[in-house]
Amino acid sequence: MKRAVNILFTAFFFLPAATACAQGDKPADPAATRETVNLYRHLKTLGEKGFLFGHQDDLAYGVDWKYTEGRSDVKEAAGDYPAVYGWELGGIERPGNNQNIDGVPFKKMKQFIREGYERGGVITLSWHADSPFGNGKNAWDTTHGTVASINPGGANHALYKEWLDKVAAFIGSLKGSKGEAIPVLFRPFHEHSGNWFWWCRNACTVFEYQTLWRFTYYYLQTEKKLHNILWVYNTGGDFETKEDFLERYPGDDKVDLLSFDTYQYGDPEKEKWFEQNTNRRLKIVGELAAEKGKPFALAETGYEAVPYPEWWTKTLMNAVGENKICYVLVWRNHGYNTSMKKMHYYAPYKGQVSEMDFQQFYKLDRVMFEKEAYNEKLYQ
Ligand code: BMA
Repeated sequence: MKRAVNILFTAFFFLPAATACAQGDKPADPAATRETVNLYRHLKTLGEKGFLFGHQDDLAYGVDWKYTEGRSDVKEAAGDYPAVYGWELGGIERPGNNQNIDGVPFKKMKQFIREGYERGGVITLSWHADSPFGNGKNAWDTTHGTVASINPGGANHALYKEWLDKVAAFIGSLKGSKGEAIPVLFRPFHEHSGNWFWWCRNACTVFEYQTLWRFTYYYLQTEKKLHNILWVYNTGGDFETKEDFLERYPGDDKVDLLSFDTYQYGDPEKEKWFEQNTNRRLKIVGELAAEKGKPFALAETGYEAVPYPEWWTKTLMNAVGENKICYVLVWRNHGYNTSMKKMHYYAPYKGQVSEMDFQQFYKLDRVMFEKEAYNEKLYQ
């Protein structure tokens, strides 16, 4: 009996709604809060004007500092805070844990989220969740069957619901000064077309992935009654067609933004593959976004330690080209990484070799940092 119920349940959440179609100015969640609906509406049209610049963990630490009130490598290099703040939930699922996998305490993260939001910025959350199989297995464990084990009917389903309770408690606790829920762009199970996480293409079937997404949506939206989430679908930078990009798409009724992640390697002065491939893929996603009436973004990118002094105005701007993305986010400024034995950062800091170019990038009409985001009144 239990099995039959689970099968029915799975089928229900797997099937994309028959009515899935362009939903006008409304996000997927029909009960989304006013601020969430407003943000979505702005993100949809923002691309006509330009795109927001984002940085992961911006307010928490920089290349050579940690937790210093008001500091931001981006601000110190460009004179303004980023317009999008990325934060990482990985580790929230660990019992009794109070900091994420990169050492950021969740309590501080909440304060940073509120600060960024109050200044008119946009908040996005990623989640490098551990493997539910435990034994120290983390997000990068690609044991086949992991996703099946947390889906309805799976041995770890109850555990997964406990994890989602923690995620829900965190997202539900994010409040602005008037007590309103702070909208977040939630980007779970990202880069799923790759082969490095337990939710990736090599470790689960299309059905399992879509069921996981749809259950997660159902649980946070319906059971936990969270209505401040915009759902970000995200692949790696490895698709060549619309069909490829949509292979694991869980349905228009469960997704708000389309996005992918891609990073620069090699020497951008000699090889143009990064900007050409990124530009071509953004065009594919842009066409889909227009068909579906949804905004799209370059959710993660960067050139580690930015050794090319003109990466911002040349490489990144060429990569974006004419594509009407609503934001681009570069990854975190960790500084020297002892296990990797190299510098691990993606935004310039004061004195960094690409600082001057970053200032030119800041001045470009199409590029928006926080002051411009504030003027856009994204939540009104
Ligand atoms: C990766 C690296 C890791 C980090 C992870 C989650 O790209 O930056 O060091 O733990 O993202 O933030």
